[in-house]
Formats: sequence, C-alpha cells, structure tokens
Amino acid sequence: MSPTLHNRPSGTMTGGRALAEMLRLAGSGPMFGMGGFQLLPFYDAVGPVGLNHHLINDERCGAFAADAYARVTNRPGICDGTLGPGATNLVTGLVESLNGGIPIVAITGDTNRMHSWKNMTQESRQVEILRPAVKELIRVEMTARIPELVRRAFAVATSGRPGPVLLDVPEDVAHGTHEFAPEAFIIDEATLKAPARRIRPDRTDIERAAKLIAKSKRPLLLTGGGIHLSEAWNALTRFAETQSIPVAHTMSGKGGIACINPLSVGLFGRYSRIANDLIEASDCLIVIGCKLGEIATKRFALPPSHIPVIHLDIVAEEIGRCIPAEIALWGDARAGLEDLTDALSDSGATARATRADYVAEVAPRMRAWEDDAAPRLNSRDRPVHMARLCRELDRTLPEDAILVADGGFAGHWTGLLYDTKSAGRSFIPDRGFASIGYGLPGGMGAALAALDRPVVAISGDGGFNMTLGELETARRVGCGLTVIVVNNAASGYVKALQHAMMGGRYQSADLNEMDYAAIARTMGCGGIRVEDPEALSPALRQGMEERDRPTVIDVVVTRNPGQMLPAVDNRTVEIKRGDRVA
Ligand SMILES: Cc1ncc(C[n+]2csc(CCOP(=O)(O)OP(=O)(O)O)c2C)c(N)n1
Ligand SMILES: [Mg+2]
Repeated sequence: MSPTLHNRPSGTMTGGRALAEMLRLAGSGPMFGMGGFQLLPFYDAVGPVGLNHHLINDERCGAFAADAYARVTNRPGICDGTLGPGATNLVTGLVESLNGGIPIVAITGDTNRMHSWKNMTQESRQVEILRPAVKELIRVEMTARIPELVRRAFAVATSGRPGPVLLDVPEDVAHGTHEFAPEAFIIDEATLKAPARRIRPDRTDIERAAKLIAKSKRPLLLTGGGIHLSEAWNALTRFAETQSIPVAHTMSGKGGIACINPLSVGLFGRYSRIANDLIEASDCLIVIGCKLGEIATKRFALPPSHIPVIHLDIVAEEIGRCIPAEIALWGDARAGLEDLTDALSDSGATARATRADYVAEVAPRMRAWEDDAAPRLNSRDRPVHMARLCRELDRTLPEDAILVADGGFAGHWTGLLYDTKSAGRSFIPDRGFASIGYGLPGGMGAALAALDRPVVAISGDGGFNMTLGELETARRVGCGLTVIVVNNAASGYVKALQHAMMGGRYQSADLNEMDYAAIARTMGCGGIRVEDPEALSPALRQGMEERDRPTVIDVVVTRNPGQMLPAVDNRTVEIKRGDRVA
C-alpha cells in the first residue's frame, strides 16, 4: 500500500474534498462531468488538489471520453453527473464500458437523504436505473467511508474483467464533514491500472491445449479486445511467431499484433478480407479475450461446429456461452499466452516447419483480396468512396496515431480496412454498445490521454450531429483532435439496409445536406471540406498539425445507398425473409 504518509491529507473536510483527495492519490487523469448542487464540494476541491476536471456538454459524452481515455491507458477513466438527468444521461456511456470491459469510476450526486422521496427536484430511482449499467454500484452512505469506498471502486474497476463502477453520493454525504486521519487515505497501486492482478489458467488445461495445438496443421488465433485489456501484445506476437499461427481479430481486437505483421489476416466476422475463409479451413481455433458475439460470428454462423475451439478468457462463464469450447482456459490473456508458449517451446521449430505451407498461403490470399478491392481502395470517385477514405487514413496516419471510430459505418469500414502499424490499442471503436456519437467525445478522451500522439476520430454525420456540442468542449480544452465526418447526408446504415431489404423504401433515413467544416470554423475550430479524394491526405496532415484546437474534416462520400455497406465490393445480396444482411 502506498503512497507515503507525507502525501496524505488529514483533518476535517467535506465528503467532496475527501473524494477529490482520493482521486488525486489514485493519480487520476482528466475527468469529465457537469456539476450540480449535490457535488459542489467535490467540484470546489478538484482545483485545489490539482485534478484536471473538464465541463462536458452531455454526461453521456463525459462517459464516452472517460472510456476512450481508459482504453488508451488501461487506467480507470473518471466521469461524473449530477442528481437525476445528469446521472441518467450517463447510462449509454457506462454500458459501453460495461460491455467492453473498460475500467471506469463514475460519480453521481443524489438527493439529500433528509428529504429523499418527497418529490425532490430532479429525483428519480437513479440507483435502480444505473445499477444494471455498471459492474458495481456503490451507494456511499457515510462521509467517513468515502476513502474506503473509492478504494473499492478502483479495485472492482480494474480486477478480473474490468468495468465501470459507480459511486452514488447523496448530497448530505458530499456536503457533510468528517475528521479524517491520514491513515484513511491509502490506495492499492495495483488497482490503479487494469489488469490489477493476473491469474494463470490451470496447468492441466494448458497442457491439453498445447497437445491439441501441436497436432493441428491449420490453427488460427481469433483475438478480441481482451488482448488490449491484458496488454498481451508481445505475448501474442511471440506465440504466433514461434508457432507459425496466423491471427485474426475482431474490431476491438485490432492491434493485438500489428496489422502489417505477415501473420495478421485481418478482421473476422460480419466483415472479413480473408479471415473468414481461413476459419472455415482451420482445424483448431484458439480464441483469446473474445466473447464470440454476434458480429464476430456473423450471427453465430461461424465457426463451423466441427472445428475444435480452445477458449482463453478472464471470465470463466463467458467460455462456451456462444460456441462450445473443447478446452477452456480460465485466466489472464497474457499469462495464458505465455504459458502456452512455454508448454510448446520444444516443438516450435517442428511447428514452424510443418506449418510453412500454411502460413505461406496468407500473403497470396491477401494479395488476391487486395487486387479485387483495388478499384475501390484507389477509387477517384467524387463523392469520395469510403474504401478510398480508409486507404488514405492508412497511408497518412503515422505509426503512433490513434484512430477512434464511431458506431455506424465508420467503425465497420475502418475495422475492415485500416491497418495498425504496430501492436497496441491504437484503433478504438466503441463496440461494447456500438452507440453512434462516440467518435468526437471518444476522440477527445483519447487525445487527452495521449497528448503527444496524433488522434483522429471518424464519425458518421448522424453520430456527429448527436454529440456536436462537444466540439465546444474540445475547443475549450484545447484538444488537437482531428474529426472526420463521413458526410453521406443520411443515417447511412439504416438507409443501406432499407435499400437492400425493404425494396428501397426509405423512411426517416435522410439528413439535411450540411457543411460541417463551416460549422466547425464558426465554433473556432479548424474546418476543411473535402470533395476530391486527392485532398484527403493533405487535409489529414493539416488536421494533425493543429496541436491545440480541433479540426473537422467534412468528407463528402457517396449518397448511393447501394454503395454504403462496408463489404468493399458491391455485390447484390440475395435476401431471404428474416435475414440480416449486414
Ligand atoms: C444511439 C444509437 N441509435 C441508433 C443506432 C442504430 N444505428 C446504427 S448505424 C446508424 C446510422 C448512423 O448514421 P451516421 O452516424 O450518419 O453513420 P452512417 O451509417 O451514415 O455512416 C444507426 C442509426 C445506434 N447505433 N446508436
Ligand atoms: Mg451518415
């Protein structure tokens, strides 16, 4: 336990001050919220204790920003909302973190308990509304217990499968005072970053898995966001390389190994380059830190049931939920990969020789895919083709850049086509809940987490409209973020589905034609409108050069709903009743 005694406050202070002191001891980064009466003592204390708190224009966006901060750093992101609508506005953002396994400590004000349930203004059953949105909801009933319960919040947020923890603080607890001893202010440093602790899979299970892998001719790694939470990048790369096993990834798992690593076979699931074909032809699937949900399995059509699955996950009950696992490895991804590498260390050379032909298939398959996709990837179309936009991102973003992708098409297109140049979480899509509106606030959280790295967010125009107010926040905070607005003047995904499945009967799918670059300029930000694909790369460079204000690049893309789905090609899909095409 640390820190040392001299760093600890003591004496009589408000609950709000005690909360701020604990967050300071936890080394908390930028936090995002909107105040109200209940948490005023906390707001009053953040400045004096040296915390970095930013007013947000919508609490949901505060939670999104905290989520992205946590994805970049693996340290709990912090957000807050006041009593009532402030608290309930957090729900969508917190569910993103819950489903994504992202460590968050959220704080809400609540009614003064002297008057609760007497029609207090803004009162609701907020604890009940928020409880299923978080890993644990901690109701703080005594000012004196604030340090202990903040400790608990960090421990829960970063242990096991990380997640959001909510501290619900009644007004009288925040405003009330207590005489604290310095010993109260301690926090376990291990809990300040996920994973707080690592657990290794059972030895016997590792040996069984190693035997199955050793005899497999075409094993394939299927990796999810758990790789990033466990910081298992090196362990994964080493395991894949020493055993000659190709790696496919989900959208959240991109960057488990560098996309440009010859063993990377790209995205699998709803959209895929070559990975789905390799899954079909595999004889052993090694699933790591991946829930195998709807998108990863193409609505549970993948993988074929005859292929044995080894499933390593930090949540034991997640294993076998969607796809039965032949071998269940319960534990931390990095630890499990290290143990598998060790268990197979003697057979590495043999494995590499046996699988030489197999891994040699990857490059020509990728080339064939690339040849097929080239007309789209290099398209000179005006309006801009989405594949070309992704290609320009790929070419222009430097190795250390972070790309944050919004919930609509933006995430799927870049998930399929954007290549990370090194291992690590440098592609951040909000796949926990896939809400639109994450791009801008998520980009801001990522930019504040990585001040020296270029951060680009890509969002649909619908998603951007939803959270446009945060451009004011990003401007005020001085955030050198580049936001690409994929301007198709539509709720595109919906329109494309109506095109494919409803015979082109479009309902509530069109947006107004807008110039988002002009709007951005009016708000004191940079704004560049791009209609010619050749202008994409210079615009991106210009955006990334701005270090202390955001730049919006408004990219006019196709308005043709027949060209919107991210399959890179544009085949007509045959649809049977009840099908979901994308
Ligand atoms: C909060 C929320 N509401 C609805 C949806 C369903 N949805 C998925 S994609 C999409 C279209 C979003 O439009 P836009 O942001 O412009 O992206 P585009 O698909 O046009 O690229 C919608 C409405 C969602 N993901 N999140
Ligand atoms: Mg759109």
